[in-house]
Amino acid sequence: QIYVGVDLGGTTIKVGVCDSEGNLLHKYEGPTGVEFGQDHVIGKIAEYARAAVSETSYAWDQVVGVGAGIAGFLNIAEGIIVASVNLNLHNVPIKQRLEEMLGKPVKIDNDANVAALGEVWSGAGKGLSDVVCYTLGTGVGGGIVENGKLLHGFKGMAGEIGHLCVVPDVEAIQCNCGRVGCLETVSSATGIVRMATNAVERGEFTSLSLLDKIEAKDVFEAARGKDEVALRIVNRAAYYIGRSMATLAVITNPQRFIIGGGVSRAGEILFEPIRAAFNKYTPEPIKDGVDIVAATLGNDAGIVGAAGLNLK
Ligand code: BMX
Ligand code: ZN
Repeated sequence: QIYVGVDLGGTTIKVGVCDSEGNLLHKYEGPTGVEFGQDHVIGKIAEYARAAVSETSYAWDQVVGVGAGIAGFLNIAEGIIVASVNLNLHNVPIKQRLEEMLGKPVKIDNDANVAALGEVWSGAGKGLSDVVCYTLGTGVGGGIVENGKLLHGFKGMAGEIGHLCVVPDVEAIQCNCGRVGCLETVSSATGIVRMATNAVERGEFTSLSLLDKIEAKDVFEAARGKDEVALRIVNRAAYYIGRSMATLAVITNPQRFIIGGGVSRAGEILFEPIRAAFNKYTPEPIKDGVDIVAATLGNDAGIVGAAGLNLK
């Protein structure tokens, strides 16, 4: 028996075929083609899922189910993409469409939720039952695992950590979700690059230059080189992450925070100020025994976790 996991990204659809222990047996990927519309995207998911399995020694009959991780606000019970800005998909009954095309049970969940599931199944949270995962990428995604299960809430939109409102109004800027002050406006790669670009444009003295298109990793590198402006930006991004963790610790009392996504590769320069803010704002008994670690599945967390959606 095998499990198929799909990571539906803005540019690429990745497919993973897993066994029941969460071992990734095979990977397959192809372009999403967002510009060709929703029918095209759904058709490609089905096509790549079948192609992935056909490249293994298993038959399609042995597939237990197909899971898909999707960035955006989803109605999980009904299997509907309510709003996914970067995929340009709104009110799409994707579960039903895929089940018709694939003849298998299909489950969808938020991209960061499935990444959390992947890390708990076979990554940095293996064997733990209470974990909060952050994915720091284009946005800030979140997944909360309580008692071994993802927290979903009313429609399945629980754990959208990137939209915790943390920045005071006077400093807040607009978020993609339409509100202001969300965590992802400061702590995502996009937020970090925006802060750096603004600092350079304001003429602040820094080793960063607009000539080389600034990326988040450039800001971290400059910070490691003791660039004051870059350090201030990294510390600000980290401060809000750590402080949001304190809030989540009070609500969910997790054993571990796992940080994944491209930005997490920055390492200690980011993790140290995150831990400092977390320690400062979390009550002693709640933070006792809690650690903050990097994800270990990397880019595969999404496909592995999505495959796990159909585990019993
Ligand atoms: C945004 C939101 C989340 C997502 C997170 C991480 C959209 C399209 N996405 O907060 O649902 O989990 O970004 O996404 O509304 P990533 O693209 O950075 O991985
Ligand atoms: Zn927001």
